Amino acid sequence: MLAAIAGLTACSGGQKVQGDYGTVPLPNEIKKQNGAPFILKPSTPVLIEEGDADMERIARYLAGYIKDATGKEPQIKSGDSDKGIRLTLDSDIESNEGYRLTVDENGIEISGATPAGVFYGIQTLRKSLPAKAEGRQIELPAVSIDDAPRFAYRGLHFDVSRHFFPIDSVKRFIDMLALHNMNVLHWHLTDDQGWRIEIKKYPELTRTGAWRKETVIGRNSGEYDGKPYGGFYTQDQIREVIAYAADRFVTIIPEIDLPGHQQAALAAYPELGCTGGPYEVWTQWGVSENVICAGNDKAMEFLENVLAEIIELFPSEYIHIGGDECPKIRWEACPKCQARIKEEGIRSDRNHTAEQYLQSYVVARMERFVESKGRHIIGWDEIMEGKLAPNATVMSWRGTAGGIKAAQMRHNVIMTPTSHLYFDYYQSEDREHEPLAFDGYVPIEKVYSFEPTDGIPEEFQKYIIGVQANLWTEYISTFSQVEYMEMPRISALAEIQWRTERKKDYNEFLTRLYRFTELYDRLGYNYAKHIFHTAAQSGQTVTDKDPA
Ligand code: TNX
Repeated sequence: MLAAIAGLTACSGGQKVQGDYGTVPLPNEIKKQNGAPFILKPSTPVLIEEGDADMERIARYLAGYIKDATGKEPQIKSGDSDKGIRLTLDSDIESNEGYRLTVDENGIEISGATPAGVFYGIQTLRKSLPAKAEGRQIELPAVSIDDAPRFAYRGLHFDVSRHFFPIDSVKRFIDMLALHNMNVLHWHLTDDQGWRIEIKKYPELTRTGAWRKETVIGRNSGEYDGKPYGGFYTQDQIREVIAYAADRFVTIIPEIDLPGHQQAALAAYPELGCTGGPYEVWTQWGVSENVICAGNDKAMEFLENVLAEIIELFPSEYIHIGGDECPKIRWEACPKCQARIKEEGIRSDRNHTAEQYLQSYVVARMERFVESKGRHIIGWDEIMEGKLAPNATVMSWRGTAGGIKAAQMRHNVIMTPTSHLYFDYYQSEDREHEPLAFDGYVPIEKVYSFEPTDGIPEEFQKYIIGVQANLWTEYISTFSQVEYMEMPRISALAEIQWRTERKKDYNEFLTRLYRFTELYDRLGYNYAKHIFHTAAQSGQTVTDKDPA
């Protein structure tokens, strides 16, 4: 930090400002080199091989980032002779998202095994530049950085059902992912309070299911705001967002939450529920008892037809089918569900009720369908209640126990426990000065302390394919508040996802984070400022930012 500030101010009278490789996430291997630094000037070009369209596209990001920092957009050129920032592919680099970044007085080279690797190298360079270097030359110390992510799945989840966010906001969300080296947007598109994606075969899903007549005020206060609310994405918009994400090496994993959290769909097609309705798109928060009827073949077909359109739209290897919080009360009283239990020879045992096994039946049936299309399912850890579908990836949210167990059963796991990674929870204990949030407390220091493979015997650790934080939006109605809840906690998440060996020195991380927030400032993000507050209390003088 001190070095960074000194770098920014010492030369303020002159032309040069200093870069700093202490970014977020910190690259895994940074070797300082002897020798003179590289001086990045307005005339420094970005160099690519002639006719490499992929690289040219990525080079344009870098040119844009440099322009944002310095005010001057570098040229993109091909040719060997120039001094500049060279982008190349290098098949010797092992990790397909890994990169090497070398700097000496003659130039900068970023190479990756794939364009994705080069992209992450560019992100590191971008974050190493001073956030504000308008009209200045930038001095970049000689260095050799070798870097690759720890986890292949680096996700962030976004609930657009409880509150709806237009595609421009989703794109800004994706920019935020890229800035933190993340590569998965888990897009929670349907829930009791609103169906948000056009499905051609079932037009009522968005005609009816995307709109609620009003919304409860606060935490199910019993009072309502009286304002109709809703929105949805057309399939064309969905395609546009998928392409925008792919350009930034972000895969979108869509979630159709089933067989629970389906009241909005039931409002559109009441015949798919056990009682036949009528149902309304839910106007309050919580877990609705109105779920898809597991005994009705039409309802199973409905789910498959929806998934078929989803698979058609989204190229992702994984399709998230939810599976969480499905109350069984309707199934217990439903003749069709009871008949299905008989037909399938489902029996309760010491561990589970027949209705819990009926839920496994639905999940397994959907898994078969998704696998028949060459994709795999992800489900919340409730899919382990009963019988776990054979190839399912488990998303462990109710703590890590489900994930630990699933890994030992040799199932892939994504860790996203409420205890550390629920960003809809409060980030400060001073609730009076915080916007209303879900009743939980996850400060950034806690996020940073999370270790995804704790409690897992070594031979099973490889089944932990990734880590994710979740943003449920019951109490988040504006995108500015989305940013506030994500940032800067997302920075701590990025460290968990990317760093192979973390010393877990929280203060060292904070030092880098303080500097990183200068980029947040320049990009205009509404991030939470509690970290400055804490620093001020402990007597450190860090910046001139107002404590929140
Ligand atoms: C649990 S996490 C849910 C969501 C809520 C969230 C609030 C999960 C699979 N289900 O439906 O929005 O808690 O934190």
